[in-house]
Amino acid sequence: MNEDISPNYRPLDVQTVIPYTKARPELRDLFSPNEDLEAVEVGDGNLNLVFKIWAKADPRRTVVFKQALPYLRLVGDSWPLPTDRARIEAEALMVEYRLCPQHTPKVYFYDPDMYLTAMQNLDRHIIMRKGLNDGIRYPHFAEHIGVFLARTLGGTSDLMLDYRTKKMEVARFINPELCKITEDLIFTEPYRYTPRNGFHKELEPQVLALQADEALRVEVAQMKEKFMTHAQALIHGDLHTGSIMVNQEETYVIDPEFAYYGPMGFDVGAVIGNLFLNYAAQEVRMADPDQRADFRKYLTDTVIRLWQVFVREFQSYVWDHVDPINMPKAYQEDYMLRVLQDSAGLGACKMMRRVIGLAGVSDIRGIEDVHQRAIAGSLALNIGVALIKRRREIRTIEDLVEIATACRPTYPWKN
Ligand code: SR1
Ligand code: MG
Repeated sequence: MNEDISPNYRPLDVQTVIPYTKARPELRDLFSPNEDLEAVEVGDGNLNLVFKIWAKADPRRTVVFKQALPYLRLVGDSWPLPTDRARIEAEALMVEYRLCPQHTPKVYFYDPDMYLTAMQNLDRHIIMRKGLNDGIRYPHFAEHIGVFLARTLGGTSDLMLDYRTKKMEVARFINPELCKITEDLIFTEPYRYTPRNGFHKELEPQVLALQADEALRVEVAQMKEKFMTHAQALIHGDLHTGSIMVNQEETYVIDPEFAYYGPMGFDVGAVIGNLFLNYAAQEVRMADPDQRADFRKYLTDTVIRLWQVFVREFQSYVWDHVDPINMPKAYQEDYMLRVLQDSAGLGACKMMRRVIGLAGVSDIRGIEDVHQRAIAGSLALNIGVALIKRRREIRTIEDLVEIATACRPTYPWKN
């Protein structure tokens, strides 16, 4: 990585963010120069600083700043990261907002010297992963995310863009260093020894068996090749349930700093894979079997519904506008089937990395008791392995759900 940091760049803190806010002309309508503002730093992700700023006299007048650090927050300055990801994120948000404003936070401005994006504060919403861990259901989520996926993926693909614009967009969103993080953390490291892996020792026998499974490594290598070579659409690139903010009425997709031109199934699979990670975690999180079965039914119904909405929306938004001579119905159906099978394989990789690799998810790593955590992790791995190995059998979303729900945890080990 070789990057010149802007000479005007300085990471903000809760004090310096206030004068910075007051100096921004784009926010003059929101805050008057002499009023008292308050700020808090809320970044709990792996990479950035995130500030919420509001008017003391009226907290409804508020903004969020996301500022890139030149290194990985999760690890420290020994792991440098390109600040250009902040531009990618701001520009991806603007594309997503144009295509699907109802599920994208509005960007107020991007500051290229500070690698900072000012955007709508989603202060009535919570991170979906937290809600699911608490057993909260989101009745409109499947509809919302299905629409978001169809519009942002369909609308940035060759199916909708002219030949030149598509290539210019691929160039604008070239994001090599963040793609390399994904290539390493999702497709490489979980399948070999590295000190960065984060599974705990109770899971070691299953992880070692999985790493020894050459047939599995062949499937993963095929998925990695797809991630690295299939410039199908502008994908979010990190669309896990920690990148989704929800309440009972609304859904917003945040954080597209990993955006680049990649396979649609990487985004669809991220959502599905993360719903199944929560499904696996409920094995121990929800003690009451009826309550657990009911919540899991909600999760699998959500997977089925989001795919149905994706297909419906893709039809009206994309296929109804293409040339049927060059893209006949059978091609369209085959295209959707390939996206479904990619979603199974890529979503499976996203599940397995969250159990084995660096940067786990709270659904599973947040389970305090190690034996319970091993049960949930074991189930998540078995679902991942089944989905990637059997993805070619999948013809419908119901097939995908059936493969996943037939899995059981292998832990505790029986000799
Ligand atoms: C090293 S960054 C770790 C992870 O955080 C992000 O959310 C991505 O998922 C990345 O892989
Ligand atoms: Mg993120």
